[in-house]
Amino acid sequence: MTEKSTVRSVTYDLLRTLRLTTVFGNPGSTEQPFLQEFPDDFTYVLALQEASVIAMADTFASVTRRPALVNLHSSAGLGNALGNLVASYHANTPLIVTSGQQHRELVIGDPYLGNREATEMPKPWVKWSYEPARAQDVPEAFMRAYAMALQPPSGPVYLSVPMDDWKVPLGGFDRVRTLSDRVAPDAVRLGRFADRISASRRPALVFGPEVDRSGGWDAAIALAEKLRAAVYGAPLLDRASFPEDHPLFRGPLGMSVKTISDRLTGHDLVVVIGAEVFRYYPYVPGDYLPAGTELLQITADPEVAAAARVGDSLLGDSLLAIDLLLELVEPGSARTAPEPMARPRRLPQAPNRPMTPPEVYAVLSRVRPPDAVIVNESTSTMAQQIEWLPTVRTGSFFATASGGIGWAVPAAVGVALGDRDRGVTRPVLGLIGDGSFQYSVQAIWTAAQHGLPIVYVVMRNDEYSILKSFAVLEETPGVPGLDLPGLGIADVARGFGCRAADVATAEELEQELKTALSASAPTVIVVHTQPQTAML
Ligand SMILES: Cc1ncc(C[n+]2csc(CCOP(=O)(O)OP(=O)(O)O)c2C)c(N)n1
Ligand SMILES: [Mg+2]
Repeated sequence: MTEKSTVRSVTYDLLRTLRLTTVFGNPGSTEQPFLQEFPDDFTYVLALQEASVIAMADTFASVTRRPALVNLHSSAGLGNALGNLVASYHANTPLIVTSGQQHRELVIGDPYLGNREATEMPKPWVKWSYEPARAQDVPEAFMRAYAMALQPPSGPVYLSVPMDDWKVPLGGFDRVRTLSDRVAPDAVRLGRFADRISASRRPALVFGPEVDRSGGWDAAIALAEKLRAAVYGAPLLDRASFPEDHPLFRGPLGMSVKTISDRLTGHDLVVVIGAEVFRYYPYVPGDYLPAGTELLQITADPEVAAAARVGDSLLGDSLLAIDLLLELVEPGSARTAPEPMARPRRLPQAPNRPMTPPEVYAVLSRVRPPDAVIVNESTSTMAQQIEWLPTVRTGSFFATASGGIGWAVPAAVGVALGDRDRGVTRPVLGLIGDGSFQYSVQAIWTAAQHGLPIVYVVMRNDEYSILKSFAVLEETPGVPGLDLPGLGIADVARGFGCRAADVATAEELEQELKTALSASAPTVIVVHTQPQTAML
């Protein structure tokens, strides 16, 4: 017996064609007409709060390199999701976020669960926002949403679908289209950039998140080596795009106008590929560039190009641009190779109790399998992570692109689900601060339900440590709300169905990490650590 053809069945056929068969969601009554008779070849990934839904879908899309589909509950669900949607927007993650709207018959009277001004609500953190004018437009709205999400600059889009639309009879949708996800740079302008790069005495390369996202990891290495150029990591990056143990890698650029400018002193040319110029925070005044330094930027995002504070920009996909530059630039064999990044890796003579973050990272660096993915939200120890745990492979470092915490715990789940979807097995390590762990903590339930052996290492310093460093920088003593006593993190983790352990020494940590890495369920290892003064 064939099902009656409706907006719902036609839309599911389209979603199948577009390979959008995993739905990340948290349902409500306005979504049930969409979810009814959920097809066997689709997977519903339930997260228990919408901030978790978004971050899981985000990294799932990144890892599978396909748009991902999200279904949330009307305005309340969308509201909970918004914080992490900001991260997806800045990370250029192609997400199709949908939610149910009240019945068309009732909408005019501002009904219960109605989503007032539904298409305005997620702005400006979506590229496109739409509610179909007619039920029969729903499939085409999904087609357009897919196109908008995928095309550069890729990013999240939003669709609000009235709940009565799904049952409306509809014959079919036969206008499935394909679209491009890359735009090549203008060849003439790229040629001029190449000439300026070839003429540089001491070029610096800054590779940003777009490079890894475009599949440009190997091309970036080839370009750096051909030019014999110093490579810096873009500020506050959400993905690493260059091996952080490479001899040409000089470390992160810094984050403020002043630190970045100081760091670039001595380079006559800075070439920023796939990043903002720059993702600044905090504000420490200085020159945007040192005297005598010029800057070139290549990005796929016109907004990012327009917002750059200095330099000349060129629009284009990072991988395509780097591949073309590789053919055009002169080899830099006459240049003196830059000094590699200093890695003092100093440990105390006698072990500390509580442990210091470097002692924690020393253990992690011994135990980490080379193919492990790091999802980092240990806000005060980012510098220690690069020193001790450099990212050495493509697609293996993720962090929030917006600065909003409560992203990494669910993002680790999305990485593991994405790897499973594409048939890859890699250990996933979530390095999380005790404060950051709380925002989307229920994501670990999804990890447990799906049997994802994620290893969370939670550094419990009983405070929002980085905010104490900010209080010094901002000269704002006496700020309330920075201490976090009395959190029973391991108990909470067990309550969500995870393995959990509290550890106090390097030996215990090493032992627990090894056990967790061979487990078939998620583990939360809580390490009591000393606060770390952050370099801002
Ligand atoms: C959603 C959200 N709320 C608040 C903040 C402000 N914030 C930035 S870092 C931070 C503290 C993080 O503390 P923790 O995870 O314990 O890391 P630590 O600094 O102690 O290493 C807070 C509250 C934020 N970035 N995002
Ligand atoms: Mg903390």
